[in-house]
Amino acid sequence: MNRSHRHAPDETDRRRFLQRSALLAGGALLGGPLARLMAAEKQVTLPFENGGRDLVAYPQKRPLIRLTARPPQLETPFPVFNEGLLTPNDAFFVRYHLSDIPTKIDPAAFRLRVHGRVSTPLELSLADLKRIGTPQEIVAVNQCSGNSRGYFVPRVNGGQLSHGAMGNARWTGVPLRAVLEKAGLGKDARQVTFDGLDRPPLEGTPDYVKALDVDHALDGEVMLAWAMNGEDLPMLNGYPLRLVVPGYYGTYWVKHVSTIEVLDSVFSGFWMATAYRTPDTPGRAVEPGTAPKKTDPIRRLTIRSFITSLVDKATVPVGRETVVRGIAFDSGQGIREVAFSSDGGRSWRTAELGAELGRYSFREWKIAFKPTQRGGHTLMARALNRIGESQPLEPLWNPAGYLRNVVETVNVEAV
Ligand SMILES: Nc1nc2c(c(=O)[nH]1)N[C@H]1C(S)=C(S)[C@@H](COP(=O)(O)O)O[C@H]1N2
Ligand SMILES: [Mo]
Repeated sequence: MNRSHRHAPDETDRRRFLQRSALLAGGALLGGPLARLMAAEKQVTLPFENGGRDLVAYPQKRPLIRLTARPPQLETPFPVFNEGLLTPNDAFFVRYHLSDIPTKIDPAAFRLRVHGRVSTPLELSLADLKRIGTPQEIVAVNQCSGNSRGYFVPRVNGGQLSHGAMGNARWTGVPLRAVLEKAGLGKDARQVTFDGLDRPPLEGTPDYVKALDVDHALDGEVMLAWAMNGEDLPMLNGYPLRLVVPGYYGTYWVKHVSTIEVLDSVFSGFWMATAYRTPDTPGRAVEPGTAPKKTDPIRRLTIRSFITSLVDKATVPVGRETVVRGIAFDSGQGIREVAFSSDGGRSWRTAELGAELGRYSFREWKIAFKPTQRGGHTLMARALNRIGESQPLEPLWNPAGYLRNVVETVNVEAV
């Protein structure tokens, strides 16, 4: 891997970066009554066993729910999704696999290398990239395949995430196709791999490399993006360049991408051949607690919807209208309808859809809810897309806790 454009030595940079976040985390390090107060404010409890988490502010980020410190894994507090359809950069979740992450990158020295089964290997600067094709913008959801894993029953190994390992942003970049066409694909090109600047801490740990089929890589939508929501990518979201794969799970959206290789075979690296795979069965599911016979790589997002304006245990007034809002998204087929239930799924009404920011975006929905009786009400939302896919009413299970898309419930109290 070509890391010559990284500032060296970078170990002190990384320490400083991570120390700063530890200091911002406050509490423990500061001591005194103020510190205790801050510490108390900076905790959340996710609604499953062992759900206690610290809220920690990393560089360029507001306080986010910390899952792990090394490498940083941060999830977005759920109320953020009720503030707008685009997830602000400072609230966008962070997922890394390897602890040796870049914390300082010189944009002038950065190069994207393209090699393998191509007629002209390339070394492109950011300026070259910005000139290579017409910059394009696309609003798309980046969601980790393990989003909501903490709700799997029986519980499964892996990061115990609530619903905050997703975000919707407007990405700016050039089509990957423009870069591959400039390099000139060999006739035998079969897959394209993507490697970023993060590295394994130990030799023997597989580097984070992902692959797409050539046809997919050339579809004109897969993008090399340098900006999100009109600003440079935050360092923790892949500065200065990341892959954007609309409609596909976040695992393909390689951050700090610096090496692209065109292969004449199917890539057999760990993160394709062993990790991020689901059962090769309908619904990608197996009987809870059992192992699949056969698996294949994770691909497209499953369809989901969420109520964002009300949280569990919220109160709503009896006999008066409350507007319930939420979001829905799928893999880019487009949301056709969102149905809403206030009686635990016995009856459903159709919600009103908001403007479409693009078929890969969160879609807003809303509906008036007027409880006529005091007491508990179980609210649900269920999305349907243009090819007839919908959300299951009973959860599907797979051993890695991927692709959760069961209809979620929010229990409110009418008073
Ligand atoms: N270089 C690099 N890119 C990566 C990863 C990683 O570990 N290293 N993780 C992937 C996974 S699994 C997810 S879900 C997304 C998360 O993107 P984000 O951290 O910008 O939210 O990044 C992807 N790109
Ligand atoms: Mo992920």
